[in-house]
Amino acid sequence: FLSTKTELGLVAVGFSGGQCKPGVDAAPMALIESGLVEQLKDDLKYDVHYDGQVHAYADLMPKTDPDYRGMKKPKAVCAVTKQLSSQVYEHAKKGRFVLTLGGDHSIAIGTISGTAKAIRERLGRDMAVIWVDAHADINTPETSDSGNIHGMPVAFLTGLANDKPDAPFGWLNDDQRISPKKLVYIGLRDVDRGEKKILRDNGIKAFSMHDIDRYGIGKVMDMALGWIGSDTPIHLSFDIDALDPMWAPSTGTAVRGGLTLREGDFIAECVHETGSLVALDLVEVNPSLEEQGAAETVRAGVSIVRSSLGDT
Ligand code: HAR
Ligand code: MN
Ligand code: MN
Ligand code: MN
Repeated sequence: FLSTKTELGLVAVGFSGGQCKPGVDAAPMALIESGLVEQLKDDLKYDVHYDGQVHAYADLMPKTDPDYRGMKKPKAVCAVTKQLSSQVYEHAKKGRFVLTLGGDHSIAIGTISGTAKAIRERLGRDMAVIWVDAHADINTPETSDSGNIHGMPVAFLTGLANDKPDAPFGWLNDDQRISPKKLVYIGLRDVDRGEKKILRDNGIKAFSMHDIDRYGIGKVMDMALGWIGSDTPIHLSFDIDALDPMWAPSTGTAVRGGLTLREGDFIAECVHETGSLVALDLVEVNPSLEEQGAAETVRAGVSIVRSSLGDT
């Protein structure tokens, strides 16, 4: 599904407005400073297209940003994701693999809408999404208790939450959305009551930590990829909090009982092996939250990226 196996567009997104804790905006710089770009070029032989900046989108920040439908910072998240969507689209329409370093998980509204549209235009195909996360991030503004938009991206991307054309997420069109049938979760263990109902009512495929304990990660990946079907472009959205806090403590909403680093890497390797991976998001690394654990969390993030890109 890519023009070559080696063209890669990198987008660094220093944005934290989808939740309330500062610091997640520093993740792209921490990942890049740890040598990620050189590793992609020198070890993994990618031709990296990177504009050399961590985007903070300062020019897009509104002066005032009152809550809307209970959403916090709706205008900021809207403006950033809309801009990011076209950045990702520009890479993806050239047939490049798109790697986005976040940032909190609200940015997936931008990344997935960008790849979904490009893949439709280039290939006439609907894309699948594998969402690796402790959380389902599928609250609608109405079901969310927190109002944090990083808990809502999947609801907007699937059209389960909608917005009037003139409202914040009114910019999202059908050609930028994904089908709930082409969405698979892995790693869930902290899903809100309203989200459980949404998952059930829409027949959304989800593999929780319970499923991973029962079947093992190998069988879970067979089932997850079997659900998507071979020959379908895949966008992998990887929230570092899917990993157990033992491996990734420095994240805004850590939940115990998660994936080992090896299981996380295995997921990434299996998705890479399909040959169908067209984009990866790595989100929710927050280097400022833990003095001890920040470096380790960054290392875990680098490992997930490398595994997704064919490192074995
Ligand atoms: N479900 C909760 C909410 O909607 C917590 C969401 C936490 N989300 C992330 N991204 N860290 O996965 O607020
Ligand atoms: Mn090139
Ligand atoms: Mn998430
Ligand atoms: Mn999460």
